Amino acid sequence: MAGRQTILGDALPGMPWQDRPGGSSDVVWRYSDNPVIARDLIPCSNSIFNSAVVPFADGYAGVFRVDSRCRNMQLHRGHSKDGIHFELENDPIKFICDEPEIAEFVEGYDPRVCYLEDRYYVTWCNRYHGPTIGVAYTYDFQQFYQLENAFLPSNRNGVLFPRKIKGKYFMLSRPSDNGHTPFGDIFCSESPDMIHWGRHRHVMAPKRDKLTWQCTKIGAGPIPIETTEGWLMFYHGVLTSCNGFVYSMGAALLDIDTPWKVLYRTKPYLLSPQKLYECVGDVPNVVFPCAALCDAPSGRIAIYYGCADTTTSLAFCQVDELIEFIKSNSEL
Ligand code: BMA
Repeated sequence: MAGRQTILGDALPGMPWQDRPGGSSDVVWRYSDNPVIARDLIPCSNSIFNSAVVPFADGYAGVFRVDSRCRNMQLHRGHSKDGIHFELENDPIKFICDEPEIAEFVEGYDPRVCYLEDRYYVTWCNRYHGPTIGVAYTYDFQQFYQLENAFLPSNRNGVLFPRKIKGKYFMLSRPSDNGHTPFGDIFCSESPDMIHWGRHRHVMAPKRDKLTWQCTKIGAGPIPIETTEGWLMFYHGVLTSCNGFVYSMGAALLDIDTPWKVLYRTKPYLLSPQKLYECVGDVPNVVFPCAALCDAPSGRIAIYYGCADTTTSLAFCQVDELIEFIKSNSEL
């Protein structure tokens, strides 16, 4: 197991896990009982997907994207004992915000949750004269305190790093347009205080030169995982097919001290929409990772991903195998 001690983090021995199915050689494999969160889990939900789960208390808590039956995009809190069976509140989160200009909550989607220092930060796609990155924090998943939006519109996929780097907070994001954005590179910004973001650095671009799974746009997924080989960043990549966008998942390793420097990046995808629940739904052909749990001693990683903008599923991988795969299938 020594070779597996690559994750620099805590133990999470009870986290969701299932061994790779016999006969499979996939580096990332799906949970056999996917999807784990059904679209109609709560009375108001049309769909529950692209959501974030973290270890909390003696189980797990999360912030979930719930598109309501009025088709509003809302954020709901939820809890689970085992990380697989969830209870979600039917009412959306009401953020506490003392800045009236920001306090009007219009919509929220694609949340990420990051445990950092002493609290859980939530970043999500907020609306303020266009899509931008909302930021809030909670200690208890009861009260959520909203801060300033991180960036000017239009921006999506704001993903915090789980610790300060050289004394600064860091966030990945993906500047976009006001609609279904046919472009998008990942950038990295830093902040001394979680309010003012600057020193914007380019991380990586789509592979635009030829038709690939990541040729149209890319966006960071779960909170990056610190490893001995760099920050492990899962991300989504989009191909424009003759039938619309196809969202797949890949991964990159970023330099620990200068996280905008990409060390390795998967040329093939790690997961693409192939199962019925990934190919059929409100938006077909979407796998969209937003959270990952990991157990440092065993090197296990469990990834939560949205399926076809409808449900939420789990996939698994082993960090040493994954890093080996990224390195030997890398194209920068
Ligand atoms: C993106 C985001 C995601 C969604 C994806 C596919 O622009 O809105 O929430 O999963 O499109 O529809």
